Amino acid sequence: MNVQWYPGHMAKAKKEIEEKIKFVDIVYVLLDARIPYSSSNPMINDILKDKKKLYLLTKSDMADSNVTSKWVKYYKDQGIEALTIDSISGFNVKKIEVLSKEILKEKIQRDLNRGMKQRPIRAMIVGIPNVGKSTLINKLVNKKATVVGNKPGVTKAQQWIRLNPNLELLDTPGVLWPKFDDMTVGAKLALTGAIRDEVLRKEDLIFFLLKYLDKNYKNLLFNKYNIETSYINDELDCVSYVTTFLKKYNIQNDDYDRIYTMILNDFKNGRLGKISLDLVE
Ligand SMILES: Nc1nc2c(ncn2[C@@H]2O[C@H](COP(=O)(O)OP(=O)(O)O)[C@@H](O)[C@H]2O)c(=O)[nH]1
Ligand SMILES: [Mg+2]
Repeated sequence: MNVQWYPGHMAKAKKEIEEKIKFVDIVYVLLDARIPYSSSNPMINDILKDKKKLYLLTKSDMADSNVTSKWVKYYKDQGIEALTIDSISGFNVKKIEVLSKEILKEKIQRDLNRGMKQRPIRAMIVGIPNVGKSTLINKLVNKKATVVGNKPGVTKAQQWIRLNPNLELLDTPGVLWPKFDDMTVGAKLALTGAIRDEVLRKEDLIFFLLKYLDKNYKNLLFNKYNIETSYINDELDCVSYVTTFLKKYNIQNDDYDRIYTMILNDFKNGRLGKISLDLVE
């Protein structure tokens, strides 16, 4: 999590992933279902080129399912297969293999026609920090999985995990860097845990969040704190919201910071409800 991405790091990460994807048939690109746009790496298409890929929208249990469905459709319209998953409960995790076969069916058929021996599909996971790479690998790797070890002639340092006779996974995921060129994307990355909070001022984070919730999830905000909002549009409206909060709940010493922290934690822990921060435009 403490990764600071400098141009040198980015070039190195890109090179490492480009090296590894040579050995796989398909790449699983992990995106946070709450922020599919903001959690996607700016150079991903450049890195994957025409490699077969499957987008996996992680943490779908925390996202607004209506919005997530629109994202899946949005990707499908562009010819990209996408699947929503929850790597903790295991929702849709088994479908990954089914979809992979579907995506690779031409190649599989071609190999069969050439009389080649069927070999397992080789896959690799990539995504920005904290998007859920390790959790998904752990979910995919059940007790029956065996570490295949180094494959002679394939590559020296790659470890493969045989998930089943038909699917092998590269054991180390590719870590991509998030893009972070404007405050809004930065706030979304911080609110979902992709970058450290301290990268932004707490006031800016809370203003972004309250304004966004007031606009898109007014009911959820009201249900949680029971505070009427007329319209949260600028910093002053936010301060007045928190002032009302302090009065209503009788909080001493005008402890604004405490309320900011509480609201941010409520959001991060899903206590405000299922919320998406990137909407399909
Ligand atoms: N609710 C929920 N949390 C998840 C899911 N996948 C991962 N997480 C959580 O997200 C955090 C980061 O996950 P991790 O797998 O370490 O991310 P990585 O940095 O990409 O390897 C952890 O706290 C996980 O428990 C998911 O599908 N749903
Ligand atoms: Mg990890």
